[in-house]
Amino acid sequence: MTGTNAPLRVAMIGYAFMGRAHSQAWHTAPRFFDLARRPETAVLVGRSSASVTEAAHRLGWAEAATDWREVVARDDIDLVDICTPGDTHAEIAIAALAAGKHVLVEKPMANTLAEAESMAAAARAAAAARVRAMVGFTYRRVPAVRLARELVAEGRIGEVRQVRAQYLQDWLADAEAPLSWRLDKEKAGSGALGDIGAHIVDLTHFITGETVTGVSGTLDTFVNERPVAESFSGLHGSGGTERGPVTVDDAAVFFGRLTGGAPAVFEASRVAWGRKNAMRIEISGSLGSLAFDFEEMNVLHLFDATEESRTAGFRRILVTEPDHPYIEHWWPAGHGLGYEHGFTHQVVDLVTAIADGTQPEPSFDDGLAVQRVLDAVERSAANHSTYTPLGD
Ligand code: SOE
Repeated sequence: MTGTNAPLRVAMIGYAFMGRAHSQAWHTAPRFFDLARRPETAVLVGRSSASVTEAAHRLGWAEAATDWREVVARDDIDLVDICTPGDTHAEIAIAALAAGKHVLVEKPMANTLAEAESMAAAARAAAAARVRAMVGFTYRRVPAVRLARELVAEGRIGEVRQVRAQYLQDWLADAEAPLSWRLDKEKAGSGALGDIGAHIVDLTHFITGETVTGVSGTLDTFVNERPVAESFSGLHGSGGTERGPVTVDDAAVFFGRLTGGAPAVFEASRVAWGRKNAMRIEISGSLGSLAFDFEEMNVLHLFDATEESRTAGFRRILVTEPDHPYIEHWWPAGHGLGYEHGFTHQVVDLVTAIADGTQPEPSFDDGLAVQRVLDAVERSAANHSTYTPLGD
């Protein structure tokens, strides 16, 4: 359905951890923000009829369906939200764009560079008909992250000299943590590299406005076999006695060089005991530094080297003021936001771009830029960490 104020009817495919996060966002966004088009949570799609029907009821979707191809072709669907494992992203996204549906796809955009290239080409072709495609790098929508980007663009830390970015989790640190699709290369493409390393590459691109041009990296798997899961919820599950192989990396460590010449050091790990969702970035510039840690997501640290040295120091900015990005729609200063708000802001920005007829970001070309880095890290790691320029 088209027309400036027409509702935006959404079909979402997949309803596990990310599907739950997206569901709440589709419901919450129009309640807290004025959206030019009101999202309608029309159809939830999954493989098992009984499970998807129960999930649709629980998560607030009007209908449940089991055949995504049928749903994507329906005239009464405007947008397809893809929350499935990476091995299906390309096929669904390309089919949806060809059917004239806007697409939101979870990160990483694809499992391979070739898939990501096809998706980006499909998105470029669809844009001519004002059909929009966006990748779900939600951390771009954390107010403190957005503030960091603004400060870099304003020149507050001068020229970017060095970036150090980490994404540390520990849900696989226990060798008995069971297998899931996220540990299967066929389904997930890679492990920590694509799952969370993708976020810090995108974050670096977003905050600095530059991109990685080449990398040298290593990938390590510390636990090669794990129990097969008997039950699962979110990232955690329990396994039985049967065991199966882990086919992805537990940790990815890589060095990259940005377009402006700055070196950037990246570390992604799902086995870093004690770190739950420590997505951190620190940028050292010629006039100061910025530091962010998602475990304290309402805070941005700024060191301004132009201040007199006797009193200079990292300033802890509580990013909860009404003039901070997104905040005026939420709570009074100091009341803070959480993980789910990034997803809500993602819906707001996507719906606004669709209604305005503009390209939402991160575009599939932005997703492709990240995918090129992931691909180069894999090639470098396979080649004894040789410095590897990105593929075209
Ligand atoms: C698991 O590592 C995970 O759920 C990622 O897949 C998400 O992108 C991240 O937001 C939280 O952690």
